[in-house]
Amino acid sequence: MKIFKISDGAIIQHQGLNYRLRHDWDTLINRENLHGYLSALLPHLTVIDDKIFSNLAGNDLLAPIGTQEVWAAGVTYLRSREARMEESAESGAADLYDKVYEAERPELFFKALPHRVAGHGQHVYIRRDSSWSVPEPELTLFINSKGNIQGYTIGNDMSSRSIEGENALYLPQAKIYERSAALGPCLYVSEQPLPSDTAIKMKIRRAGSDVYSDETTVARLKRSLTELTGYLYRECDFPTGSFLMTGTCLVPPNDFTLQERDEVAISIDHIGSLINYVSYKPKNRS
Ligand code: DO4
Ligand code: MG
Repeated sequence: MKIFKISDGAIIQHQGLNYRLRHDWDTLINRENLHGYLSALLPHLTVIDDKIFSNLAGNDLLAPIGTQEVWAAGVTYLRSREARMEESAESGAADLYDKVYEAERPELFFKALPHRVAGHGQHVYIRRDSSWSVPEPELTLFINSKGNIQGYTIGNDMSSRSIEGENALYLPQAKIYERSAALGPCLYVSEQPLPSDTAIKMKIRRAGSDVYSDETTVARLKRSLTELTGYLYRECDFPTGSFLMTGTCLVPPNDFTLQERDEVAISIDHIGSLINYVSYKPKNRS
């Protein structure tokens, strides 16, 4: 089933029906058995028709996040290791990426607080001081406060390859800025873990034409989802749970950089599609 966050609650979509509920988001999702809880709740909820759902989902959809921190894993796919090694060749840091891909401990980094996260249909930003910017399509986990995966969403880990490539210690600046993360369109909650043949696709459109399109599957992820989760929760508490982006599996060719007004569409089987529009942060916004 899918849970969509809207301004005054949530909509649960299950077996072709849409159910409306007014519930605080954090309390709703931070559960030990979210799938079981929602299944038991459904018979008590009001069903809304498709028209109302489309209207709410079209005008009122929010990123499926409450007060949680967003973290990210890096270099978890061969394609990411390769791209990072190329972009950092001149700085001499290529070895770091090779080593972390093979190492026991994964790369995990803090990505965003909720106010920096864009939802489906919203703008993501590229930095004015970056000459090389890319979206990173990432399967993203919702992990409850006890450290157990309860749901999945689609993440976009917007990144500056020129800033990270110049010096690996600039990673926080390459990765953390306004609207550098997007999550959505919903939280997918299932009884079983996502199958390994789950496809991840990304398409970038510019002025009505596709300028990039590629896909792969979650099977290429080097580490298990529980391994990544285990490291994140080793020495950190997350009272309302957390979101963890699991690393990019697709990187556009090296001569590609995002431009203002590009449309980035990321689709993951079972979850849906997350679409965002690229722009610069308005100059007068604090
Ligand atoms: O090592 C830098 C970041 C890697 C990353 O974000 C990814 O592999 O997705
Ligand atoms: Mg990433």
